[in-house]
Amino acid sequence: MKTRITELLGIEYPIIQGGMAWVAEHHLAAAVSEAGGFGLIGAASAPAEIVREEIRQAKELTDKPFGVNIMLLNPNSEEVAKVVVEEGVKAVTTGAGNPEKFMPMWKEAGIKVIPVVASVAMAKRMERYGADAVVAEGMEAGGHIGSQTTMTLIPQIVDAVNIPVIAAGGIGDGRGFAAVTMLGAEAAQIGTRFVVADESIVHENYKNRIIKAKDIDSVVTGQSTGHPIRVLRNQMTKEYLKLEQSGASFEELEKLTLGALRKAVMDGDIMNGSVMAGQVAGLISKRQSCKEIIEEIMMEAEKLLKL
Ligand code: TUI
Repeated sequence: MKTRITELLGIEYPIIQGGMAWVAEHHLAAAVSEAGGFGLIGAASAPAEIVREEIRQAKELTDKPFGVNIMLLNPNSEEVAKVVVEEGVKAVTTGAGNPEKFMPMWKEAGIKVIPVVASVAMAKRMERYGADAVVAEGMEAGGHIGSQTTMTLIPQIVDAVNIPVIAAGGIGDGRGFAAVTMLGAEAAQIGTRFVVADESIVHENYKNRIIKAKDIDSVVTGQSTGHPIRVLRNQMTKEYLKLEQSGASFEELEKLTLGALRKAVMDGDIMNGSVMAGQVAGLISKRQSCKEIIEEIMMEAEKLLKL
């Protein structure tokens, strides 16, 4: 399946792996790229030199192109923005903010720039600033989210811009892939399904929690603070949502989530940690390699799209 995205990134399949904090490290990114998709290293809140090391280790594992996701809430993002230029990665995606100030530097270095957006206005603005594509992310996604659903956001952004659109949020199998293709997307970004991949270094407890998740296990914390985060329900979210409802302060709420993602991903504390995952967690029921995941999604989707 050829689209403007497979051409832009030099990949076989139009599947991009989400640049998930703590999860998207070099093993996962390299495995997705080796399988013909586009792997991403999630810089999240890591110091720039750690990101450089991650990039170098991914290069040891694959000759195929991969990228880096830069989370713009990270106070180090300026240094990380320079490291991707020095290390010559193929593409950068950005999340949780506006990457305008870095875009001239990346474009000059020949890096493809693909901001993650959650609104039509932001997509248009990114096109005007020279973005090569956008990831349009609906609120079905895990982690930090906007307010629009994938079903309604994708066609509105497809109509509003001329650059190719990558759909994200709620895509976990070939049906989801085919659906966003129908909405006009030229690739899908998939996160949660890759969290449970064999090559993912995430703690076993975290993987099992996703596999066991039911539809209604997905909740959003932080609506009141202006930083909504989609996670799987546990002891932490129970306390958080109770506090949030009682009008607790930002500082009080933050105490519950500080370092909580690391606690869940690395230590496997899925009761008190932050188990970020998309709504699609309820659909994910098996463990496979990245290659099996990508090939299965593409086979299912191609069958549906030929109907
Ligand atoms: O970035 C994400 N998802 C994330 S980042 C993250 S790291 C984190 N860890 C702990 C606590 C908080 C965050 C976890 N999940 N997705 C991409 C995304 N970007 N979703 C929404 C947006 C977005 C929002 C506003 C993009 C641009 C934007 O623009 C606002 C502006 O500046 O105009």
